Amino acid sequence: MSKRALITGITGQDGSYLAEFLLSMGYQVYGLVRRTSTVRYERIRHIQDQVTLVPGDMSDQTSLTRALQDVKPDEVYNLAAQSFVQTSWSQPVFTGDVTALGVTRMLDAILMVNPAIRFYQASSSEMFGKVQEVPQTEKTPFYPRSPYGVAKVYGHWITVNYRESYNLHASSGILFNHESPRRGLEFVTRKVTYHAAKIKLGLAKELRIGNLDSQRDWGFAGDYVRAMWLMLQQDSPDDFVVATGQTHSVQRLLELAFDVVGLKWQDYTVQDPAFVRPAEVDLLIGNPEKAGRVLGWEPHISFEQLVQMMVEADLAALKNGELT
Ligand code: NDP
Ligand code: GDR
Repeated sequence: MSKRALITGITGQDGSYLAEFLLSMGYQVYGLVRRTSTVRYERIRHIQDQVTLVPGDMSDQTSLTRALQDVKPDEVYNLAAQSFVQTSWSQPVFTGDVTALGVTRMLDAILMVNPAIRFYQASSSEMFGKVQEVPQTEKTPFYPRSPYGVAKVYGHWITVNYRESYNLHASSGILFNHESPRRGLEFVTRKVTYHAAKIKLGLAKELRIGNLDSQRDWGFAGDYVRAMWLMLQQDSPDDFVVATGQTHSVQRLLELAFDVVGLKWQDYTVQDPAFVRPAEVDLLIGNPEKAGRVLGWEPHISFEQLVQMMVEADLAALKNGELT
C-alpha cells in the first residue's frame, strides 16, 4: 500500500516541491491549508487534482488533531510557518505562535493520535544568526537574531524534546536558504531576479534594496525537499544541516542576475534603509557533510544555475502575462 504524507505549508515554495517529489515516489499526498479570504494555490495548481487538501491552522490545536485523525498519515512534514524574517519584527507574537508553538501543537497531536507517525520539522540556518563557528554544523551553538530565528530555535528544541521524551521518530532539518522560481517575491533572490527581468522588459526603472554585504549559502529548493524525505526514511530520527557549503553576498546575486539580462546592476539599484533589518545575520555557510555521509544527499544545482533559472522564469512569466 502506498504511504500517506501530510504536508503543512503545502501552498508555500517548499510544500509545492515536496508534494511533487512525494507524488513521484508513489505517496498519497495531503496538504493542510488555512482559510483565507482569497484562495491562492498557484504553486500547487498543476498537481491539485493529485493531492487532497484538508483544512487546518497551526494556531488551532483541534484542527491539527482532526487533520491527523482524518488523514491517518505515515509521515508529517511540518513546513508551515510565518517564514519572512523581516515580518517577524512587526509581528513577533504571531510569528512565535505559528512558527514556534505550532510545532508543539503538531507534535502533541501526533502523540495523541498516533505516536508511530514520522515527523519532519523545518528548522533553519537563521537559528545560527550571529554565527559562533564557520562553517555551521549540527553542533554549532545557536544565536538567533530575529523573532523568527528565536521561534525556529524553539521549534527545533521541542522537536528534539518530544523525540527524547516520547521516543517519537521526529527529525529536524536545519536547512540553509533555498530558492526557486516559486520563491515569494519578498525574499531577496526572487526580488532581485523579478526586478532584473522587469527592468529588462521596460516594466520597472529601479530596484530598492537593503544590505548588500550579507552572505548566504543559497541552494535550490527542488534539491532540498529530497533531504527532508531522506531524513524520514532513516531507522533513527536525527538532525541534519542541509546546505551547499558555499556562500555568496547579496551584491554577487545582483551581479549575476543583471548579467543574465545584459545590464549593470549599479545603474538600476538604490539602497533603501527601509529594507535594512534591526539586527542582521551577516554570514551563513553550512557544512552538509553529515547529510552527505548518512543520507547520501548532495545538491545538484549551483548558485549560478539557480540565478539564471530564476531570471529566465521571471522573464517568461512577465512576457506571457502570468506575472505583472
Ligand atoms: P513559504 O513562506 O513559501 O510557505 C509557508 C507556508 O506556511 C505556506 O503554505 C503558508 O500558507 C503556511 N502557513 C503560514 N502560516 C500558517 C498557519 N497559521 N497555518 C497553516 N499554514 C500556515 O515558506 P517556504 O516554503 O520557503 O519554507 C517552508 C518552511 O521551511 C518554513 O517553515 C520556513 O520557515 C522553513 N525554512 C525555509 C527556508 C528557505 O530558504 N526557504 C530555509 C530554512 C527553513 P499560506 O499560503 O496560506 O500563506
Ligand atoms: P533570510 O532571506 O532572511 O535569509 O530568510 P531573505 O531573502 O529575506 O534575506 C537574505 C539576506 O538579504 C538581505 N537583503 C534583503 N532581503 C530582503 N528580503 N529584501 C531586500 O530588499 C534585501 N536587501 C538585502 C537580508 O538583510 C538578508 O541578509 C530566508 C527565509 O526563507 C527563512 O524562512 C529561512 O529560514 C532562511 O532563509 C534560511
